[in-house]
Amino acid sequence: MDENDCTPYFDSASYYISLAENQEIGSTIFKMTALDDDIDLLNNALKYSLSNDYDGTFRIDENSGWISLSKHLDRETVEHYNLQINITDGLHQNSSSLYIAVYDVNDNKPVIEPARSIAAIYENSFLGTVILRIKVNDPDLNPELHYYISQGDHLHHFAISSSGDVYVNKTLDRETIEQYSLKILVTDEKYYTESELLIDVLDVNDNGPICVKSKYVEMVSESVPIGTHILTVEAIDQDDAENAKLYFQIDGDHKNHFVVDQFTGRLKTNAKLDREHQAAYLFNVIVYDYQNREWHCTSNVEILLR
Ligand SMILES: [Ca+2]
Ligand SMILES: [Ca+2]
Ligand SMILES: [Ca+2]
Ligand SMILES: [Ca+2]
Repeated sequence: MDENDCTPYFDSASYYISLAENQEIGSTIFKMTALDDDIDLLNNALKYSLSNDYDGTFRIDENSGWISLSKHLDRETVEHYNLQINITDGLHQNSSSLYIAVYDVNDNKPVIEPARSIAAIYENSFLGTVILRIKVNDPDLNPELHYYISQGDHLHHFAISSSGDVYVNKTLDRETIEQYSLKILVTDEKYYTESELLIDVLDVNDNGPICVKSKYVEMVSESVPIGTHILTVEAIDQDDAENAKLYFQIDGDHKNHFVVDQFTGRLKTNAKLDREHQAAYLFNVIVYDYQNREWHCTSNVEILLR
């Protein structure tokens, strides 16, 4: 009669498998096979067990040695396991280990952080100037991210690089478009996500004044007191705030008789007028860009006394 004098053994001290993190629950993943040299069936009725089942993630069928999965894997949480599998014939014990590597599946949606951002850029920025980098969080392994501007820029003033840098793609002009509301779309080839990017175009002084009228003609009574408002020279500068500031100046001989407010263009008498002495005055008012005096326009002013 056979005695139970042999210790069961696995054919290897350790095993290695890899599993996708989306492996189905309940599926069998590996079969352990132990041998026992005792001939008698009773003596080699082997029982398999796990030393550590990782909180019930794995289980083993004690008779067949099949290991199965009983909880979801997540590579982003645990990348590998090392199971110790025990075998016993009721008297003798042995063990082996199973190393399980969990490989990545694209199971996380990319997230743009923050979901809404605001940036500003001067209208004279060079093409290629980077405004900001879109930051994406996708915990999967080496996610294949693709970036797009999906809305808000049909003229393609901006573009986005393969690394998420939003940059100037065409010359900007604050006087045409002063704010863009872009939608940024990021895909990982399976999921996509969107965010909003507000870009304010900041002004630079790149417009000179344009005179509203080339000529003003005004009838004035010779008896008006000094300081009487006659007319206002008007000009338009398309820039913003300080960059739109104007500077008015009378050009020519009649500064003694008339004065223009240097900032408002209001033209007033500066002396007593006398029609018998001089019946008409003709002079220019030059309107300058306050910051860049090379830019200017001229209005002709004719004042007739009555
Ligand atoms: Ca992903
Ligand atoms: Ca993953
Ligand atoms: Ca200007
Ligand atoms: Ca401007």
